[in-house]
Order: sequence, then structure tokens, then C-alpha cells
Amino acid sequence: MGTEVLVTGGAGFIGGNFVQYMVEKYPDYEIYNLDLLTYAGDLTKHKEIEKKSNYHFLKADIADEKIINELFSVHNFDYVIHFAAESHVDRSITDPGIFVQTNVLGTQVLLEAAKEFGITKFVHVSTDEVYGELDFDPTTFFTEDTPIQPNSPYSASKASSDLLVRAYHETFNLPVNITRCSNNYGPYHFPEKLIPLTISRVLNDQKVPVYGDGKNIRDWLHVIDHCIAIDLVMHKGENGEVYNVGGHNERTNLEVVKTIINTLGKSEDLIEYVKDRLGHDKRYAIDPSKLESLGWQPTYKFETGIAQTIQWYLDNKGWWERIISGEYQNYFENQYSK
Ligand code: NAD
Ligand code: TDX
Repeated sequence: MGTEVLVTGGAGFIGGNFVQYMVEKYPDYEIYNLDLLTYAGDLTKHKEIEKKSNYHFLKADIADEKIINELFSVHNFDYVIHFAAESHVDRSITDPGIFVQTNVLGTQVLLEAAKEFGITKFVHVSTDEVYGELDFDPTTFFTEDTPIQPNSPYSASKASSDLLVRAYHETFNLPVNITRCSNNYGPYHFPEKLIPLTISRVLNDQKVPVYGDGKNIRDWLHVIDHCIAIDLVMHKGENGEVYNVGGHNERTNLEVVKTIINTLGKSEDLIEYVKDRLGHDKRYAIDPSKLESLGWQPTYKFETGIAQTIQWYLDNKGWWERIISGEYQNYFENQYSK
């Protein structure tokens, strides 16, 4: 039997890019995309790879123990690359329960199945947000030894899942890695998140909501560089280790929004300062030296990556226009009417 890779959340933004990358890069691997197809999941992005014989789709809820166990019993998954999650901080503030259900319970169900049926490696895709926030001192960074101090229900649920992954390694010797990446951007980013929200709204000459004073800092990484990092960790990561992923691309939110507006030749009057996010983390910044010691380097400069991403949204209007014209409209109106 060839190598079987189970990718959870492969209909979402990062998991979707990873599935496409793996199907192309490893034609001798069988890639199984397992996804519940929530509001954030969409299979139209996989039209091209659906033609390939090494791509397979399984519709399932990671928190459904019965179905997950059945799937592990009929397949021989060598790798589990776990992306599936509720991923939006603002939604976790208005409706935290589903974050615990999917991110905590769902991860535990997968870990238990991996332990019972046996695997080569479980890669848990986590986030720098589990470390909490940094102040604006540009010489400070999150390392793998930074204490876990999540501030939002989203990051608390991710931190909880990280701790379960760690526990399954310590208690049951399950072969695991945890990756903690900074903010991603790139194709198929769901338009509730800052960069695609800004691009889609500026293209429609609509106001862009900037939380607070716009000075919060995020560390941006192109999604393909995240995929390359996970590929490396999956094959070369030392068992039980955590790897931070980031490319030293810190920008204030205002800088990001202005870059997009200026690239599209629109007016900065589109910026609208709105009420700040509750518990809004000031700054994230990653020290990626541990991952670099495995041989990883980012391939995208932010300036090139953001220009290509803006172009992608121009070339793929059909994809995001369909999303923002559906249920998303209610979400957006509720979110910004508060
Ligand atoms: P996303 O919201 O775009 O995609 C999540 C996917 O998971 C969707 O396809 C959805 O249908 C699926 N899903 C949700 N609940 C499920 C369930 N119960 N069972 C099966 N599938 C389910 O998220 P994303 O931005 O691609 O993030 C992917 C992962 O990467 C998450 O674990 C997130 O915490 C992590 N991460 C994201 C970023 C970022 O900047 N977006 C940065 C670091 C880490
Ligand atoms: O309308 C907006 N206006 C605004 O000012 C939105 C949606 C966001 N913001 C701000 C909040 C943040 O400081 O922009 C920054 C980025 O916000 P998001 O795109 O929501 O990302 P963030 O909260 O930083 O979390 C993201 O990165 C880490 C992902 O959504 C997480 O899944 C990942 O773990």
C-alpha cells in the first residue's frame, strides 16, 4: 500500500492550499481531504485536483467519534495533518461553544483514533495566538518556550487542543508535532478575515472597518510558505516537538489596509475606524529559528505576495462574490452593527 495522508479541514483556506500542494507534489501519496463543509468549507476550489486519482474527499465531522473510528478502520492513514477548526476570533467572541466542540473535542477524537489504529505522524496545525500577545517592543518574539497565555475563546480552544496533543505524546507516545504559525494570507482566504475582507470591500467601493486605532500588529506569511513548512515538519520534524512558523513580516493593520487600497488605486477615505475587538491582542511576532534549523526559509516577500494575492482576488471574483452574497451578508451586518 502507498502512503495515505488524512488532511482534516482541506476544504478551508490553509487546508485547501495544502491539499492542492500535496496532490501535485506527491503523486504517489493518497491524499484524503476530510471536511464537514461548514460555512468556511468549499469544494469548488478543488475542481482541478478532483481529476487526479490520488485525491479523495470524505465528508465528516471530526467530533463524531463513530464516523471517525469507522474511517480509521477502513483506511490505513500514515499521516494525519490536522487543520479542521473554527478559525475566526470574532465568531469565537459571539459564539464560543462550537469552538470548544470542534477545536477541543474534535482534536481529542482524532488523537484517540490515531492512537487506537496507529499512525506514523500526527501534525497538529496550531497558531501563534496560543502565546497571547506581545507589546510593541520590536526586539521581542514568540519562541516555542513562550508560556501559553491565550486571550480569546478561539485561542483558548486552540491552546487546549495543543495541550491534548502534547498529552497524547507524553502519555501514549503518539508521534506528534505541533506547528504554530503566524497570520496567513493568499488565495482562497475567506472574506471574513482582514486581508480578503479589505480587498473585496475596496473592490466594491465599500468602507473597510478598522478596529480601534489600527495600530495592532500581525506577522504575515504567505499560505504556500506555511504549506512548505508543514510538509517539512511532517517528514523531518523531531517527534514530540513544537515548531513556530513565521517570516518576519510585521505590519500594523493600518499599513496592510492602506497597501491594499493604494494598490487598487482607491481612496484612503474608505477606511472607517470602528469599535475595537474585545480582548484585541496588540502584537504577534514569530521567532522561526527552530524551523529554519530544519532547512525552512520563506519564499515570498510580503510586497510580492500581497500584490499577487490582490491580483488573485481580481481574477477570481466569482469565488468570493458567491460567498459574500450568501449567509455571509447576515454575519457581516450583525458583526458591524454592534
Ligand atoms: P478555515 O476556517 O478557512 O477552514 C476550516 C475548515 O475546517 C473548513 O473547511 C471547515 O469546513 C472545516 N471544519 C470546521 N469544523 C469542522 C468539523 N467539525 N469537522 C470537519 N471539518 C470541519 O480555517 P484556516 O484559516 O484555513 O485555518 C486552518 C487551521 O490553521 C486552523 O486550525 C487554524 O487554527 C490554523 N491557523 C490559521 C491561521 C490563519 O492565519 N488563518 C494561522 C495559524 C494557524
Ligand atoms: O474587519 C476587521 N477589521 C480589523 O481591524 C477584521 C476582520 C480584523 N481586523 C483586525 C483584527 C486583527 O488585529 O485585523 C487583524 C487581523 O484580524 P483577522 O484577519 O481576524 O485575524 P486574527 O484575529 O489575527 O487571527 C488570524 O490569525 C491567526 C486567523 O483568523 C486565525 O485563525 C489564526 O490563528
